[in-house]
Amino acid sequence: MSNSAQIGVTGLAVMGRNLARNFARNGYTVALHNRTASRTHELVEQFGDEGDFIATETAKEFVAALERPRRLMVMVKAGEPTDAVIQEFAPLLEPGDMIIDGGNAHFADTRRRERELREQGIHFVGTGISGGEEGALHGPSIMPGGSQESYGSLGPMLEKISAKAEDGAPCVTHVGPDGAGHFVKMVHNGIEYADMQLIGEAYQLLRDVAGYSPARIAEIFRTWNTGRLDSYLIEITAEVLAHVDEATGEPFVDVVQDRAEQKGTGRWTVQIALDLGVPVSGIAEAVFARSLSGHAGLREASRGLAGPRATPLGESEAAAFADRVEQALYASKIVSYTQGFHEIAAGGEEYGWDIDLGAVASIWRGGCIIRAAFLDRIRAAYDARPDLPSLLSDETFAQEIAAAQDDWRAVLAAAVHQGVPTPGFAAALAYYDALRAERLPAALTQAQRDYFGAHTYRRTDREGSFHTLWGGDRSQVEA
Ligand code: NBP
Repeated sequence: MSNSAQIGVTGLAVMGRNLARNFARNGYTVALHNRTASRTHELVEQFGDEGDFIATETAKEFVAALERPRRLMVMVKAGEPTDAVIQEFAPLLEPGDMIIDGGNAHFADTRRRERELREQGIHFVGTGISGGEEGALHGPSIMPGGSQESYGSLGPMLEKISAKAEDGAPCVTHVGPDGAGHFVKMVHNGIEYADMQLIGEAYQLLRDVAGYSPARIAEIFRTWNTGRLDSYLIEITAEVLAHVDEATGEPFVDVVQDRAEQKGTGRWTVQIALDLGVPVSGIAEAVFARSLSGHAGLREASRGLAGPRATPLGESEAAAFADRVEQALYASKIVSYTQGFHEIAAGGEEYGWDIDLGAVASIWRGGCIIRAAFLDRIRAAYDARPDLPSLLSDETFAQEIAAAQDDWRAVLAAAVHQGVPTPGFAAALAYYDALRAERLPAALTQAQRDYFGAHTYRRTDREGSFHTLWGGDRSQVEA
């Protein structure tokens, strides 16, 4: 076996197969391996003419096919299969070689694997990859972690196969060491959940309050896609809403069961945010909304509960309402991204990664599910001020939210009056109002905590910690 492959891919299901083809189409010789060898041979039979592939059946053959330092990409199911593959290949590798995990690993697993492999001199590069199977083939957004040294060798190849933003920039950057890439991919997915939830709420309001058909709403989304909401998710929403089910002749969206599933990265985003103490309420509501939708029995038992049913507006009011929904959607989207970037900054601080938030926004501009014109502006905001405390502190975003907020509040008021659930819009506005509040009821919370648990409090007028003797004479003591 000649050691001429610049990269090897093991795990040739949809993602691995398409990434391998992407590397080959970009001129790299790609060694192929899969636990079940038939997948390897199928790939070569179907796509062998797209580039230079070396099909291998055993781990030894696979490793022997790679040039040094070896670049071995693992595209298997995340979790135990990834550990099994690492255990199979690591003993065959030499110091300086690298294992690139492109699966959806939890960043804590990536940190562990990186540490263990580093002891053997092997670079472990946990890499977030977004864009689904199409992205893998034509250019995904790529979020590699791992050592700077490994990026020196791997980066140019990833840059070649990645999506390119409109200005031609490759949608890949060295996010940071060890698990930084998988952490950023996790938050990307959390933001994706929030984006989808907000779009869903906008749709429901246009359907129930404006009284529009899915086809008409598709037109509205198409128009929105030519403005500041221009994004992949808005574009596909228009296509989905315009689609008519062949079997029934009904709008496709009406024949799909209203139960959303999830694979777990959105949930991780919220779990880790809780650990880090970062309020990602919009992402959390999106995860909970999917969970709630899946509780069929609970929903069935609750369907008859009292409350208003939406009454559609008249034609002229509906058009004005649709414009307001666009404002509410945009403002809520800014808040979701604000929360997501806060989590990335907090993760970076906790784990000692120096993450360039502008670069993260930049690599999400192409290839991935949340690609959007709006990310250019986020990048510009962080490039202008890398220490921006929050996206809402950026003057342009603050002005846009200021201009949107009357409509945002009016849309939420209409939703509440008409009984249309809008947890994403509501959480976003509550977050915004909480941030700008002069005083929060946290003062009362802390006083209660001092009452029942002697947890102490700080005063507004002097330094120090205090406790009030609630069960005694209610005098105050310094704690
Ligand atoms: P799957 O996640 O469905 O995994 C299937 C692959 O894992 C097959 O090659 C299978 O080999 C291999 N595998 C399993 Br399962 N257990 C194994 C083991 N113990 N040892 C060796 N190989 C094992 O594939 P996918 O959908 O292509 O996704 C690959 C990775 O990319 C996953 O981590 C996924 O989360 C991530 N990802 C997926 C997408 C997407 O849109 N699908 C997007 C972004 C990231 P076999 O053929 O022998 O069964």
